[in-house]
Parts: sequence; C-alpha cells; structure tokens
Amino acid sequence: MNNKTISSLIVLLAITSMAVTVPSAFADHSKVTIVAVEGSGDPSSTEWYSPAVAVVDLGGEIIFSNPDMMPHSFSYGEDLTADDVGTVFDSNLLMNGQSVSITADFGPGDYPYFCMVHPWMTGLIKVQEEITEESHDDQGEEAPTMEMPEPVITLTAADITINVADGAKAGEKVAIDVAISGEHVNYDIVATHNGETILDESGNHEHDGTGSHETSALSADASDDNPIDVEVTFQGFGIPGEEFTGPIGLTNSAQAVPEFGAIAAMILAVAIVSIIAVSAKSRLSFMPRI
Ligand SMILES: [Cu+2]
Repeated sequence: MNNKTISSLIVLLAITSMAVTVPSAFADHSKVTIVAVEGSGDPSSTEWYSPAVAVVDLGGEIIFSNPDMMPHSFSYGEDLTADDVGTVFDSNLLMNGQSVSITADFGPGDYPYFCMVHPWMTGLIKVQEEITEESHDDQGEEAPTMEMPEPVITLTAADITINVADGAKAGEKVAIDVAISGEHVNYDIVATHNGETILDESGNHEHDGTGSHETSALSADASDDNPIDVEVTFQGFGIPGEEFTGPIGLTNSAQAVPEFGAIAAMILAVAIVSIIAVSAKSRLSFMPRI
C-alpha cells in the first residue's frame, strides 16, 4: 500500500469511528489538567506550566496540579501589578503533590494566569464554547468552507457606566469609576473641568470591565455652572496586542453635579449604537440607528 492509500484508510477509519462514538470523544476539552513544570521556580527556567496554553470547554473542569518540589500558584492575571489579580480564579498556593479543581464557568475567552511566588511563570487558558458535531466536518472529505460566525456582540452607550465621586472642591482630585459590560474591555477616558483637561488616559484595558481613575486637582469648585464633563470612548474587546472587536468608537458621557450628593453623576447617555454584529469575515460593522 502506498502512503496515499494508507492515509485514505486512516481518514476513513476516523470518519467511521466518529460515526459510532459519542461526539465528545473527538477533541475532548471537557477536562484539562495543568501542571507546574518541575524546576519552573528557577528564574532561568523556560517551561513553566504544561500545557502552556490549555483549551477547555465552557463549563469544563480545570485541574491545577503541582508535582514540583517548590510551591506554586495558578493565579488569574497578567502580573502582580494588575489590579484584578486572582479575580477570575486563583488556586492559591499549592505545595508539592497538591492539586485544585475548578469549573470553567467564567465565559469563553483567553485567561492569562501566573505564579504569585515566581511571577515569571505565566500560562494561558482558552475557554471555548463546546465544539459540536458540525465542526467535525473539517476532518471529512467534503471540507466545506468554515464560516463559523463569531457571537454577536451587543453593546450600547448605556452599557458604559461612569461614576464620578462626590465632593469636588477646588484643589481636590476626583475619582471616576468606569464599568463596561463585558470582559477584556479597552477604552479611552477624558475629563474636563473649568476649561482644563483634568484626566486623559488612553488605552485602558480592564479584564473584568471595571476601571478606576483619578483626575488632577481641580482649579475651581465643581458646580452646576462649572461641571466636570467625562467622556469614555470604547475601543473594543480584546487582549492588548491582539485584534479588538466590538463597537469601537462607541462613546458615553457623564457630567458631575456635586449638589446631587451621593448620586453625584448624571449620566447623559446618548445611545448611538443599538446592535453591532461582528463576523469572522468583516472585522467590524458599525451601524448607527438613526
Ligand atoms: Cu511558582
């Protein structure tokens, strides 16, 4: 038998076995075990977690295991300086021989993690929607063009929440919190008061969608006649360095009215965008509803 015949037989066998086995038997990502590599506590090590990139189905099981002599953690986040470290998951410190099991119930996407003790140790978990039978076609003879549409991302100006802290007197700095519905959000924020720009931060990235900012000191009391204006411009969903998706350019604005006390911000929301569909082919469809 030549190679072609053999490979044809293998393909045939694969198709046959797929037909008789349960769908999940193909590429099983319902459970993944990630181990801390032995010796990874050494700063000169180059292998830290295995697999370095772990794929698991949404709702699947992730087991963090430490066979190394040194203690390690599997802590969500990019590094120790991020303010959202451990917010999605955290194995906490695992000693030699210990393991921890978690459920991947935190939505599809990429989740970086690292070791609290040895911060050079980084890994990535990719949570995916469970692969169904349809996608097995890529192994068959028909091989249809894979037009897997990405999920529709819906975000309106109302999904961008801006909270401006109370008590804005001359000389004081003002805290501004931003919350955007979704994960791995990127946005720019600009605040002005008394004819001055008191905050201007571009390229903010927040894994959990919430960010905190502080203005520079005000040059005058904030008042109805001299309010603090805040504008947030959404720059897309995604990890910095990768392609962003979503209604990039969507903005929302708020105006701080200190007299309102605890509810210090009046959100002057203008819904610009209603539904945005992002497909694998067209990177971005921006459809304003008039
Ligand atoms: Cu470690």
